Amino acid sequence: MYPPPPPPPPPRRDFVSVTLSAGRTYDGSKSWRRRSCWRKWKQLSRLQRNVILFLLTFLMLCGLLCYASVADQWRAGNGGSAEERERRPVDPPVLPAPRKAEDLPGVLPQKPQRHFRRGPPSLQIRAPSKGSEDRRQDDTKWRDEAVGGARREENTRRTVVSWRGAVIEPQPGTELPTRKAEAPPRPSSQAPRIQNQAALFPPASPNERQRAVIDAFRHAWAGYRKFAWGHDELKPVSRSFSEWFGLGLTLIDALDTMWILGLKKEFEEARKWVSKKLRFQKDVDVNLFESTIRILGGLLSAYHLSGDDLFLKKAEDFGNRLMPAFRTPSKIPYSDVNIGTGAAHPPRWTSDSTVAEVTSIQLEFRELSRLTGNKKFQEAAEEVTRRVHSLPGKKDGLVPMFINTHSGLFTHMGVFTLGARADSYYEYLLKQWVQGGKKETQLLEDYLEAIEGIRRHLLRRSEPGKLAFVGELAHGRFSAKMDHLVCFLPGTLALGAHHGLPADHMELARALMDTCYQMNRQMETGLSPEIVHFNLYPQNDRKDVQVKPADRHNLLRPETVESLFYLHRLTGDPKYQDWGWEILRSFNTYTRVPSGGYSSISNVQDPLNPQPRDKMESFFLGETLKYLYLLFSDDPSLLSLDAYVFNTEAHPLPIWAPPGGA
Ligand code: DMJ
Repeated sequence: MYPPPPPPPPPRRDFVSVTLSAGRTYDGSKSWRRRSCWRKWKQLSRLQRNVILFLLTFLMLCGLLCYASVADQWRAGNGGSAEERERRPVDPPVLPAPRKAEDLPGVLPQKPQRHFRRGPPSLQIRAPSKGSEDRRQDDTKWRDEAVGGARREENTRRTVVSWRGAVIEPQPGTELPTRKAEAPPRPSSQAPRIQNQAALFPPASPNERQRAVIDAFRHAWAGYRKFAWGHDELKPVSRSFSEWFGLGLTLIDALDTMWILGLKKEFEEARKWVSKKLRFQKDVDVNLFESTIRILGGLLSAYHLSGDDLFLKKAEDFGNRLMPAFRTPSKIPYSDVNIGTGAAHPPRWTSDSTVAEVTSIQLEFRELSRLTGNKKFQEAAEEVTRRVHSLPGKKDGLVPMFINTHSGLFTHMGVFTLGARADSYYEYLLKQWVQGGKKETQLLEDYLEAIEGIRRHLLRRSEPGKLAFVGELAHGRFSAKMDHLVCFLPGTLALGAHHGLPADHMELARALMDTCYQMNRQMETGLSPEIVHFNLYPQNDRKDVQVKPADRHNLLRPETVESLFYLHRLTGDPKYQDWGWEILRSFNTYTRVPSGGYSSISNVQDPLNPQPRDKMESFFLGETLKYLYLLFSDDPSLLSLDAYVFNTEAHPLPIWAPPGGA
């Protein structure tokens, strides 16, 4: 038997799929789908196939382009390439490394700072964050703005700081970059000058307490020199600095203190910086008042003490650059002026200026005119005094806190305080009268009337200790609130009594001095808070001095020790020196930063954690330490109060016609 013949080979087919599919059902396999697609593809016309190929190519190109762009973005968001990531530090430091400005490559200390603009003293009035809900109900709006300003202080937007903390931005159109500041006139060769003042300050050997002040100054200066040289303020905790005007504020404010303390080496180094680095031709807004009392006052005083013309030239240059502030419809100056462009403007939200600001620049402007022979400084400043003198809206010599630069009238009427925004108005009435040789009776009358107004409307006694204090009046309602700033008043009253004003001014000075001392003494750290409230009610068992959580900070302010200096100098009572010594020890215990400098603190009632705020205000060197040094001196001829008058930043200026003189 033969086996059956094999079946004939299948005919050769072009389309395998067709062949294979015959007699087979769809099984969903990939190979089946491929074969089916291929058959359909071959069934398409050439045109159809070309269109499809074109579309596919186009879509692939689009896809490639999209991928490239998304990949770039992803790289950017994730730290870039490995190489780029390697170049960056793993953890960039939160604070700049502490370096002297001059060491920074490409950064000059005098370059205008367009950010990190920092606020003036009260700018620091900010509640410890946990106590913000306890903020005073009777706080005025400006103080809230100050707090807001403080919190924005590290904002990188270009901001300008006005009076005590309110951060503002320049108004569009108020800056005229092409306009030049006035060219300074030549100093008058006729101007009476005090030369070779070094002879007035033989290096008398300081006593033990004075040596402690010198030590404190050296420590503060060491911090500034190391970490903030040429900048406005030291941030001692972070070993860094902050800028306000970008003009070496602390250095200028401290010049005369160094001279008085006998720190000649430090003085010479600072003088060199003024000579080589201090330039005023820069696009920066300064507050008229703050820069007048600190920079103009500091330079004039350094000139008088050292006899060095450099300081007068700088003062004259700076004074010229401030003059555009007086170009207002009312002659009441704007709060801010750009010393590079000459553009002046009020704060953004108002056309008001602060009364204390516009009435506390006269000592400096008058002295600048006397020295240079150019009357324009004195005339501009005295025009303000004249206008304020005749304004309606005062209450027995007490002035409101605001004045409008257009109308020239007081605004926000009916609120009276001896604290922020009004304080130095009263101080400068007396001190101008003294400066001018006690001839300008209008100033004296305004001062005497104001002191009577204080007695009548603002003076009360606390319970149970019967401490005399100066409160505030708002629309007929008395508030038992007193700023530490008011502690300038005992010293001013004592100075007036020394210059022949009624003896009861000295009695009031003594009583208020006791109170200011208690404002320090009753705190756990021995340092006064920024604001206190006095207890008025004998029936409750509260202490005399009350502090609200938002007011517990201390900014190293001078007012208590300033008044202690006057009271000791003019009464000879050593208890005032002892009180000052207590305060210096408290500063050393609670505010001294080991690496250099002193820091303002947030809580004077917590000796275990006073909470350093990382800021050393320029007035700590300009005023606080200077007044402490003078307080501990038993030599009344050291900056005699018959020869000098101190401006509100503690810069001594000569009395024009001392008693007994021509
Ligand atoms: C200083 O700038 C001056 O003393 C000014 O009159 C008030 N504020 C500070 C000090 O507290």
